Order: sequence, then structure tokens, then C-alpha cells
Amino acid sequence: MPFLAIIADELQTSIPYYICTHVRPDGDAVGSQIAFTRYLNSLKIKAFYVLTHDIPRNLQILIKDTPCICLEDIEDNVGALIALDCADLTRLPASFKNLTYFLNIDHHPNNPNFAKHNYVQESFSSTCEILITLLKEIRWNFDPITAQALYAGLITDTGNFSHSNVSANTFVCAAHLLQCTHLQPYTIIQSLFEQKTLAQIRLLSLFLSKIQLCCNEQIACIELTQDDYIKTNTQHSDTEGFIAHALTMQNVKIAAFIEYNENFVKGSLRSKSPHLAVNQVALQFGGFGHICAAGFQCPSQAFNRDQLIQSLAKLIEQP
Ligand SMILES: [Mn+2]
Repeated sequence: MPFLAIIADELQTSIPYYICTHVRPDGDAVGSQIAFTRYLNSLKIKAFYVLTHDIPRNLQILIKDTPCICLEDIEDNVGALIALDCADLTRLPASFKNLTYFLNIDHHPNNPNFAKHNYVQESFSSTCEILITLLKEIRWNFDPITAQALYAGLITDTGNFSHSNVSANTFVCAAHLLQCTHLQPYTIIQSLFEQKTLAQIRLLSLFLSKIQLCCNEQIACIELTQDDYIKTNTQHSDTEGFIAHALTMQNVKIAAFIEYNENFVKGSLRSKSPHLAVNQVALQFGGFGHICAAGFQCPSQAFNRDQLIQSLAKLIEQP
């Protein structure tokens, strides 16, 4: 029996389902939230996309007429939660304490299966790829808004089909969306990636000027301070995708992007090869993630830049 058919049997028409994702949502998070909300609505189930304040501007336009609810407006004890693209409970907004998790669909390694029903598949590039595969299996009719959102998730988590997580199924899923709804990939690329402000480009310029190479030029490290954001009139979410630029250098195998906030440090780690598991290093600083793309956030006192670089260097030295 297809997984979504099992789930559909257990859905209740009398309660609302809140479709949520991790803090600082990316394209895969937003795309899967939109798709699952719309899928449940198509079954005449009350489902709402949970809106938070940290959705990047270029992703907000994907939501369109999808029913939404603000996180603050969710009533305690009424309804159930569905978490998408969420590695663990600490990555979810804290205010959900009184509702239970009915479903958890994700592709992060070490997801602790925190919901009643869990569908965690590490081999998929994105949660959107999982959803397309599951929806295809039940022959669901993709509408254009859902297809666009899912496509956006596919391309953000795969870096436009360029990362090591891309498989034949990833392309099958993309092709299926195109065949069903005549969506035009170039228009999605434009609306997602070609919407930068001049301030963001100035911040990118600053980011690039701060690239430091170490470990025989195999590690690129970039550090931005609060001051850098103030100087360029930008915010932290404006750096989305910047780290990929550091990985385009010929000898660089790992890139580390460190953002210094008032009380905490945020790190993003990327590697060019699945043999360099940067999520192991993220774990040392209380973070998590995929093999080639991971991150952490830790109190300023607990952070040591040299220790981070040393740990990354060790990955490269491993036989
Ligand atoms: Mn994802």
C-alpha cells in the first residue's frame, strides 16, 4: 500500500493539520510545506501552511493562495503537526509544545523519527523529491502552484542539479512536474535566484573579498561580523547561496562560512565530495546536516575558529 494511502486513512476531517518546517526555511522547506498543505486540501482536509517571520523574500512568492496560519495564531491542544524537511525537534519553532506530531517526512541523516508516522529517506536529494515520488505513486494531479513550489525545492537543495545528492529519480521527478503542468524552469530560476538587491550584491562583494585559504588552499574560510551587515544595510538571510561561490575555486575542497552575531556564532559548512563529511564537524559544534552541506549555531564562548579549521583539515587528511 502506498505510504500516502496509509496516511490518508488516518487523517481526520474534524481537526486542523499544521504543516511546519525548520527555522530559517530554505526552498526545500517552503516548497514541501506548500505542496503538502495543498495535497491535504485536495483531500478536503483542513491543512495550513505555518507562516514564520523568517521566510526569505524570494520564497514568499511561491505560497500564492495556499491557506496559511501565523505561528502565533495556532491554538493550543487543537490539531496535529506535520513536520517537513526537519532533522529534529530542536530545529522546529519552540511554540508547538502542546500539539503532537502526526507525520515527519525528511531526508536528513539521523532524523530521530519523532512523529507518529515517519518517512525518512536519506538517499533523496530533497524533501520535495520525496514528496513528488510519493504523490506520483498515488497518481495525484499536480496543480501548477504545487509543481512550481516542488520544483523550487528540487533546485535549491541540489544547487540546480549540480550537487552529489542528484540521482536519476531527481530528474524523473523534475520531468514529471514539467509534463504535468507545463511549468517553465527558467521563470522559476529568475524568480528565485535573480532577485538580488544592490545591497545584497555589495554584501556578496564583501563576502568574496574576505575569502581566506588555508590547509594548502583546500579550505576556504569566510567570516562576517555584525558590522559587515550594518555597513551594507543587509541581514543574515541575504547571504543565502553565497558559500557556493567559495567552492567554485579549483583547489578548494571545503568551505566554511562563519557569521558572528551578538551572542552566538553561526557556521555553514560545504564540501565538494561525499568523502568529506562536514556534518561530522558540524556535530562537534552542536550542529547537524547532510554529508556535503551542514551547519551549526553555538554560543560565542563555545566557538573556536582554529579548532573548526583543524577538524575540517582532519577530514581532508583522512586516507
Ligand atoms: Mn532539504
